Amino acid sequence: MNTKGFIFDLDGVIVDTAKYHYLAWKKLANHLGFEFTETHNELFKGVSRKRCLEILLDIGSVNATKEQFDTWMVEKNIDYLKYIEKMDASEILPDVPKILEFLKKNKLPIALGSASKNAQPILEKVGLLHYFDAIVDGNNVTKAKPDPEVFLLAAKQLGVKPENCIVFEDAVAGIEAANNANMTSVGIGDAQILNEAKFNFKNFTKIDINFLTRLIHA
Ligand code: B16
Ligand code: MG
Repeated sequence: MNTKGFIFDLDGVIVDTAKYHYLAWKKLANHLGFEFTETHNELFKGVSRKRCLEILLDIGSVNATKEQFDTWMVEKNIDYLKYIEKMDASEILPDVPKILEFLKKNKLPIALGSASKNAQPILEKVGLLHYFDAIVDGNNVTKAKPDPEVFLLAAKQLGVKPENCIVFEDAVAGIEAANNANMTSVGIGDAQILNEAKFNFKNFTKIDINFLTRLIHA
């Protein structure tokens, strides 16, 4: 049996920060004179901040100079961080600590693989940082999901071969990235949307210890 490594996405898997991204993007869109809906926000899940702003400006048909673009990126993040500041353990998605605790007890390496540049402060705020042996996020990668870079780097930092890594993801691009990395992809959310995943669960309450044990011993 080879040692397995477990890689978690952040937004939509560990915490639901999409609602805060939404409020911050909506504020910017309204400031620029157009509406930004929750349906639009779906397009932003798992997508880098820069790419989100490009999509947002397309939605509003707004042309920006390089200087305006950079200013709006900063402004959006300042607003987003005001919400993050207030986060605590009550925002952790159901059964995530139970799964992390089980993996830790079994001495299995755990990494974060997220597009967010705010991943570390968020994990600190909700009190989960100590579970992670490696954090790979938007600050460490040059290529966005579905490129496998984020997960390959996480595997490297854990010292586990990619084919022995299991990735939990809520975004289509994230599942593709895990598959492209030759890892076992586990979709968290809508199985029809995440139909490229090897396994699907609505959320962590649906994952039992037997399933994890089978993965560990595969
Ligand atoms: P930041 P994930 C992603 O997190 C979010 O889903 C996405 O909406 C966001 O734009 C991206 O992080 C970048 O976040 O602005 O904090 O750098 O799902 O990859 O954990
Ligand atoms: Mg996500």
